[in-house]
Amino acid sequence: MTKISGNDLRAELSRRAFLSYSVAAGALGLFGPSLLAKGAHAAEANGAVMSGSHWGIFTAKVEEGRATAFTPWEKDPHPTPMLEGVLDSIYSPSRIKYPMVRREYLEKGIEADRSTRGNGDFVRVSWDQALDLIAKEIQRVETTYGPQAVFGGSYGWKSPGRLHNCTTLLRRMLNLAGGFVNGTGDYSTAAAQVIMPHVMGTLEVYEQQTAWPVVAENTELMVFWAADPIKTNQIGWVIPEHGGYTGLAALKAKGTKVIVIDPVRTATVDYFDAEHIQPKPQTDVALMLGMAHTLVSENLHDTEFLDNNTSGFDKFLPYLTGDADGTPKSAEWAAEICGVPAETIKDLARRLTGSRSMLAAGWSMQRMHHGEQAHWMLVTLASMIGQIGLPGGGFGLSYHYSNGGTPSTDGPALSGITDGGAAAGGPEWLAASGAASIPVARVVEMLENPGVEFDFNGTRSTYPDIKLAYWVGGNPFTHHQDRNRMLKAWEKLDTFIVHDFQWTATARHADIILPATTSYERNDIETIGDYSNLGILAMKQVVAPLYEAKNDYDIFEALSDKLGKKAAFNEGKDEMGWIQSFYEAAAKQGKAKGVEMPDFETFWADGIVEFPVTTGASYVRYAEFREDPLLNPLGTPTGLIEIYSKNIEKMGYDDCPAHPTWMEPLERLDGPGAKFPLHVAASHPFNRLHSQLNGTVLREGYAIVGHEPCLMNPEDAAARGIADGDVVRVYNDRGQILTGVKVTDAVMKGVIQIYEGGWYDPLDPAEKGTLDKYGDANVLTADIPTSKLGQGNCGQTVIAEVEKYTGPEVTVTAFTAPAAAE
Ligand code: PGD
Ligand code: PGD
Ligand code: 6MO
Repeated sequence: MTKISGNDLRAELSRRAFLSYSVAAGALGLFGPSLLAKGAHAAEANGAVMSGSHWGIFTAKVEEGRATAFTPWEKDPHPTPMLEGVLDSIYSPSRIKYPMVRREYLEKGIEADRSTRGNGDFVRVSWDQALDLIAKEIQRVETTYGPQAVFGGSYGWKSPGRLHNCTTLLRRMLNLAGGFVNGTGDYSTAAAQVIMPHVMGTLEVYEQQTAWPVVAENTELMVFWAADPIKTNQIGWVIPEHGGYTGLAALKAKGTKVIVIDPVRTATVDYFDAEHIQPKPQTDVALMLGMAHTLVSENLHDTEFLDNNTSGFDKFLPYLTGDADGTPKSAEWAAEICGVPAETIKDLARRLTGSRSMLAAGWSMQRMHHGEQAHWMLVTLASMIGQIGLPGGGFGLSYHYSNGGTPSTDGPALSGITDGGAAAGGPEWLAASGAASIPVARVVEMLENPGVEFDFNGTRSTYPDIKLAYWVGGNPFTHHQDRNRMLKAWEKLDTFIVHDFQWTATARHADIILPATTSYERNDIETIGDYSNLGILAMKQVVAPLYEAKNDYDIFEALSDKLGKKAAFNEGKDEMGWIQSFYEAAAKQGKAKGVEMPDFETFWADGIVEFPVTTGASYVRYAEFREDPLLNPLGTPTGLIEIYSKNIEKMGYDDCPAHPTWMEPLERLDGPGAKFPLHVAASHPFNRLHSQLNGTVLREGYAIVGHEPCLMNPEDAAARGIADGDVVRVYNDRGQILTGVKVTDAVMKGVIQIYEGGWYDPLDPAEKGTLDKYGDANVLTADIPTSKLGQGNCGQTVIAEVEKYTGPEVTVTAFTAPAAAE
């Protein structure tokens, strides 16, 4: 039934990347003891325990049952300073200690006033009482309305670990309960992951890149386009090995020319002392078109590559030259839109063809209105340059994410707990109304429009009528756009259930909230390195569960029990039984590939197993396709790179034409009819993973007068009488937030930067549009789809105004538990 969700997709793709990536492990199954690093032993009152997280491998020092220090793995080439916050997340004041129920919900059930969600009036209940309430509510909704009334799409960056994978565990329980509505895709790359299969025949975004050693040796001009790998590679979907930093260091040591195209002077610009081009946000497609036009005007485009390896350039060309619509997409035309001088645009185009060049793009430029066009145009530009498939040439969409490009080992893939598959689904399920799955970022639109049809990538479905939403391992009250619209839509729900370990805004808006353990309070197993598959880590329990926290696995097992499905849920295994089964399946697969692994007991005692690298270090993406596109076709209808897509043409969407096209977004800096003068770059935070760790000691290092920072250009600040360290109100028609200003020329004029992930902290939770006291950028962003094709989120489509805050003093309360929860 359930289409694959964003989280599962990411895991599945990194798994597939290892499998499809052709490794001739064969004779090189040599795997000596030297590859086995020493780990630590299980949790104890005093000692050292090796474990891992989204931030890397570490050894925890435990004193009298309390973790007192996390020290990075000695082989980590670039440990993140965020580790201090990771440790603090166990003990931070925002920890959820007990099961809690919203007072009104406890008294009145689904008749409770929904507009008072978020007011902090909770009552502590026993575990049994909470689980009973939940089991009964699931049964009520499943029986009365069917699975199409239960939303289990629960998107988010749950912790690594193949067993305690809370989003999958939720779906496993809900499948046993009768089924649910899932979410398709993710917030990271929704537009790219839908358009790229039409263009390249594959998702690109979660796939291995030409390996860093090849790039370091061959690339002469590296362009980081809307990508800040020094920032974003700190974290991984699994446990990062931080190999991307080794690649970046090699590039730097070689003295390779680096250009960064970004409105903000980023850590990557500083690291390489890079040439920095600052386009106006949301205008990259115009910039790329201007470069493409230059290539054609100066006859620099690679007609041989375009003829042999692409399809539809002839249909795109009249648009580029203006023959089709009377507007040549010249460098001068582009300069008007993107603000980069025409000469710079032309010069960049010439330099890209004149040297071995790699366009390494990040993802923010597809997280905006018409975001599908950005990567499609990037691929078109790379095709015109003609270096795709050459060592160190072409384009890459994942050098900045989870350390893409780190050489893949020959190791086996590690499996994990599954959602148990199709308890419900198929035609009958669909006939009973509702979509099996919605594009994940359309959740608010779904709540607002039950029974209304929507488009997605050539299909048409109907929004289901949701009564119950269950969220684990995600924080929609920071990750979703247009908070005030969302708050209103949420009132549609009879019941909202959340597990988390900290009092996020999402937890505060729940009717029933259960305290989950952190990864450091349970045992698990995980892959090291999303793309490298460097090895497998025993994620050992560091400390005993705090307060009344329970593992999500145990919570869902108990709920399954109440639903009469315990045996189907646990399949007769306990925590270590599952972990061992995943390891042994990998060992079996490893053996078939010629990679010997120690037995489970040895592995668990050692804590880690690493795999050998053979051909992975010389991998060149698309080399075979370049060489012979007939023998090695892409998975597109033509087997070629599709610069024109007949499939997309057939869909006939007004917001996604059949070739890359510049289209005005809903709003942009200096755009037609722009109502506000500043663009808000709501990018990913340097010192957090979205909202994670905002509740920890790390905040003291970056908050300004207790608020989320807002970077502002000196000219913009002066024009508004704003000084460094001032508290300002940032507002537009969608909402208002307080932030603390840092005046800096790191942001271009007209752009302010407020990272996503700041915890939403409403001054008056009962009032829609109320002031957010801490600084959640998504109070300001637009909740519109990228297009009917991708239906992705537009977290980067936002303009606003800033003024010095002169209202009454406010107290930020987001980071402490509601009073009754202490
Ligand atoms: P996180 O803050 O990581 O954000 O959105 P996401 O919801 O993933 O939230 C994860 C939550 O899971 C945290 O509250 C954490 O405590 C909880 N958690 C972790 N481990 C466990 C566990 O084991 N059990 C339970 N029960 N809970 C757990 C991220 C999303 O935001 C993403 S991926 C992107 S790319 C988007 N980016 C932007 C953007 O660039 N700009 C804007 N404006 N908005 C965005 N939103 C999106
Ligand atoms: P962003 O920070 O949103 O990261 O990776 P992604 O590449 O999407 O954007 C990267 C750069 O794009 C920023 O420097 C920003 O200034 C720039 N930018 C913004 N708008 C524009 C534009 O219109 N044009 C151009 N040229 N540049 C623009 C996100 C990836 O990072 C994802 S999806 C996740 S879930 C992870 N999140 C985090 C995280 O929260 N924190 C850290 N430290 N690391 C992460 N890594 C992952
Ligand atoms: Mo993401």
